[in-house]
Amino acid sequence: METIAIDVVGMHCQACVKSVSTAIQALPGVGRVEVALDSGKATISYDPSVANIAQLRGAIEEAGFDVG
Ligand SMILES: [Cu+2]
Repeated sequence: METIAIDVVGMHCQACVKSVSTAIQALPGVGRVEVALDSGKATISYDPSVANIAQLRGAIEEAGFDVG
């Protein structure tokens, strides 16, 4: 597993945090996901042989947020 921190732009409350977490978690190859509202960071551990950064970013954008 590898870990990456992605800046998520546009989260305002815990419902946003949950949307982002759920969207990332739904991707195959994703393990632990932590999304912090105050820092706007999503820390994701993923299997790089299954998931890639473009997919992680795409899931965040599909959930309605921008990636910084
Ligand atoms: Cu919100």
